[in-house]
Amino acid sequence: MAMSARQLQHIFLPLPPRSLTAPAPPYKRPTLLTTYSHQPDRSIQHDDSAMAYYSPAPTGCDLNYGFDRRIDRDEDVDEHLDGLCEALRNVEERGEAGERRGGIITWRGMITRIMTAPFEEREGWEMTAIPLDGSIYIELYDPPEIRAQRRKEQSSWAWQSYMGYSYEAFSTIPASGVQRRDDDPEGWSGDVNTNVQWCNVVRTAIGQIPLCLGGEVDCVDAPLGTAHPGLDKCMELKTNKVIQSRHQETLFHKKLLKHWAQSWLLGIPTVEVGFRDDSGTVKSQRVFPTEKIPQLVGSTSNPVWHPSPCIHFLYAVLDLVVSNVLPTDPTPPSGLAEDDALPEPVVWRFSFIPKRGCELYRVDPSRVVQEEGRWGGMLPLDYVRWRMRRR
Ligand code: 0WD
Ligand code: CA
Repeated sequence: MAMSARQLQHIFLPLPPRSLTAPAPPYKRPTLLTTYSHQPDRSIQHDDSAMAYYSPAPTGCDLNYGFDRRIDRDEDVDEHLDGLCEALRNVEERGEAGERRGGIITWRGMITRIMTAPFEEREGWEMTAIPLDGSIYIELYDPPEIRAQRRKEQSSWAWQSYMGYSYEAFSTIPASGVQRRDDDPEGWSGDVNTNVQWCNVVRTAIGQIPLCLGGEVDCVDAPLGTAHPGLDKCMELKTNKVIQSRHQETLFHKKLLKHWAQSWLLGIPTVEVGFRDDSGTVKSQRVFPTEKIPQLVGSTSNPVWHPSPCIHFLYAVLDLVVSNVLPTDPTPPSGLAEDDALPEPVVWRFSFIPKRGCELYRVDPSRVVQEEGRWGGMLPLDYVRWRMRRR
């Protein structure tokens, strides 16, 4: 059937005014669904083997340490939402309750981007949304040219981002044990390998919209060797240059928006920032209770952000996505028989234009990205089949 021009229309959602103070839709306290761990070789285990315990970094530690021995995850491999999908499948196969239907399944980082958009002046983005089995899967849409550009920018930040990882190595003790070399400095828990990640999958909601989010958690503040102590004991670690001027303070407050949103979304109560000098030596550390961050920024003479427009915009975007995308779910209501062909995926996109707003549109079926083994260029075929199987 030919698609009418109307169906492919773009729907535009403007940003709310930054001065908005009206009460925002409530955000439900996240509860933990499951966790999983990426091993040093990037394979996944459905356990807490990649969890780490908080152990404060020694003041004066050198964040350049170990740079030449670091192992970086291969960024040419696009994992899409694979880890999250595998985790949700594992939850159901254990006979536990999974996500609630009618909402969004994605990485926490995607929601952070949508939420911080009202105060984002430069960086636009585009995301893909695909309905399946009563939920909408969302991921970043990263066409090759944009990906190449991002990689170029990232490489100029390589040292900076290494210092973040190295701060983690000084501030944690891995559950899998410390791998020390003879000349390692005090507090170092082993060389950086960014393949290793501990992911927590939570269930929450904004207003009536269910959310299922997967996010990386840096460490837990709990006695060494104990089991996962719950989201309440999770911590996010950050680094920042020491603040010596009003301008530097403003920059830090802008960064605090991302730190706050990121931790708040997953229900992580504590963010610790290590402040370093230009040469990479840690000078001081400070703990920020996540829920106090908006007040801290708001108490300055000219606050650079406040939460209300963020939460309103997040709700407005997700409401727009859910109300348009969910009705196009091609999953057969009675499920798919063993040898039925999969229905065609329905692919939507929404893009953010800084200082303007968000635009949602359905991708013309002839232009849907084709990727071997993936449905709609995103979801693994066996996962889709499992979701659609006749129950
Ligand atoms: O574009 C992609 N393909 C993305 C993949 C974008 C964002 C995340 N991911 C994947 C990661 O590989 C990981 O498995 O999602 C998972 C983590 O999701 P998240 O927690 O939602 O990510 P986010 O909140 O953006 O960042 C959390 C941490 C970062 O630490 P800081 O302190 O900078 O917030 O996850 C790490 C990073 O350490 N991280 C990544 N690691 C590898 N590849 C990536 C990435 N693309 N993005 C963030
Ligand atoms: Ca971190």
